Amino acid sequence: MPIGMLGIADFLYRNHINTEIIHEKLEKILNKNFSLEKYVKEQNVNICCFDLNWHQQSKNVIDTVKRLKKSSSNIKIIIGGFTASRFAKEIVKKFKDIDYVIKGDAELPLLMLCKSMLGMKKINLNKIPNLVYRNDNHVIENKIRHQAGTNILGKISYANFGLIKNSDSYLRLRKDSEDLKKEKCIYFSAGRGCSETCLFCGGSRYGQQKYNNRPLVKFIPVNSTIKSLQKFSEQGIKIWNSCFDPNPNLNYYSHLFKKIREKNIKLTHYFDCFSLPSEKFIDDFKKTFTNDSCLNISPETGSESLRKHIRSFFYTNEELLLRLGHIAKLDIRTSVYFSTGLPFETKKDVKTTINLIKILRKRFPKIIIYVNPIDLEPGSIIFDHQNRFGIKSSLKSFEDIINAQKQPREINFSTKSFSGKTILKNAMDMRLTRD
Ligand code: B12
Ligand code: SF4
Repeated sequence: MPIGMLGIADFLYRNHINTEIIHEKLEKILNKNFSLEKYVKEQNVNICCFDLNWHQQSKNVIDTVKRLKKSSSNIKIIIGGFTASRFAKEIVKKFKDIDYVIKGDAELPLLMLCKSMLGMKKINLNKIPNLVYRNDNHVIENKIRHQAGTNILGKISYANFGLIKNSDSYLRLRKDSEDLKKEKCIYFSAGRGCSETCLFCGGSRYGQQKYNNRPLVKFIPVNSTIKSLQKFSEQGIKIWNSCFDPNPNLNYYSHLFKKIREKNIKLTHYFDCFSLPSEKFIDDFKKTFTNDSCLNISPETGSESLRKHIRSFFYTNEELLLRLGHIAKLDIRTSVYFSTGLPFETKKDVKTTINLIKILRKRFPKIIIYVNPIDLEPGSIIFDHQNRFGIKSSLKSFEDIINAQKQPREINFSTKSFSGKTILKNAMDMRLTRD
């Protein structure tokens, strides 16, 4: 689930709203007869919130909400997250089982809405920021005035695992594994937003500004991040993943890493780099985290001109190789990520990517290389301006996404077992779906 859910739940809990997070799939792994409908009835739930963050969830969320409304017609349904924010108006208009959508940051608007619905405080719906709702048959879209500032970010806890049903198992669950004996791990980023705009990204500065009204990135104060990390460690979490690196020149991480060392917090850290990490960052990373830790770097393509065109935080192949050399000298685990089907990508670019991968394989045999298809992400510049980028897709609206998910198209991509032929074929496959 999006980590923001845990922050929101903690915020509600601190404000006296009885809250529980349920991961339906996990419940079904633990008990194949688990029924969300039954559970909600037994617990006398008044309000059910669903995250609709990743567009891949769309059909599943809509179907689950429908099931739930059928069995408990009085329950109120609220949804939020990236995809819900992007299509808020359409969702409220077309999907009558959904009562409310909250766009962008949800802490304060959700608290106000819950208080109003539970009769704890009289609040007019038109006074709740970020809220989209129906009034008779009209869709009302309130302004996105709420954005979590340092005061909220500094206070909410991402370690209040007691709020997650079967949290011990949840923390062992992985995106691609149901093995509940794995080491406990957490995704937690030290802030929100991005300072730059990659054409294909739904969470870029462009998308954040347009759909979440977030013109700037927000860091969680170092001391609050430290408190969360300490609590993770105390609760037996050994692996910390993060994906927030918007201003590589700021010394936030050098300050944070220093504090982690001072407090002697022992963690394995997987850090997703937005840019090419500096030598100082790499040295600090090595000193701070366990030897299993890993730096993930995403040049996306071997073609420098294409990289410059579509991706922010530009670096050359020469710079990439030099920095990987430094990382290899310190024996830090590294993954390098490429994508296929990038906007403007030509066969020549694909060949350049294959060449770069060959060089990487030869010089740095320990590096793990991934090649993934790029998706058309709602909220990205290329999604919103498909004509401008020569993209012909059937995905324009939320309904289109739901329909596409009714007949999923299987594309098998080879990642770890990379072969030149596979990448070429896959790149062409993606082009066929988009062009
Ligand atoms: C960190 C991150 C991840 C982490 C997520 C860790 C986690 N558990 O949260 C990892 C690396 C696992 C990840 C994976 C994926 N990601 Co990602 N990720 C990001 C990133 C970089 C930052 C998100 C973040 O941490 N935000 C800060 C936290 C606090 O916010 P949050 O969790 O979203 O919660 C806030 C709101 O969304 C909202 N909210 C969330 N849930 C709910 C629920 C309710 C009821 C309400 C009211 C509100 C609400 O309120 C919260 C704050 O108040 C963004 C890009 C960006 N720069 O923002 C992409 C992004 C969100 N990811 C994206 C995608 C597509 C994916 C993947 C599907 C990629 C893939 N093909 O596998 C997977 C899906 C993972 C899964 N569960 O299967 C897209 C989503 C686009 C879209 N509209 O669908 C983004 C925008 C990047 C992109 N490529 O365009 N991702
Ligand atoms: S650096 Fe990462 S988060 Fe920022 S726009 Fe690019 S892909 Fe998105």
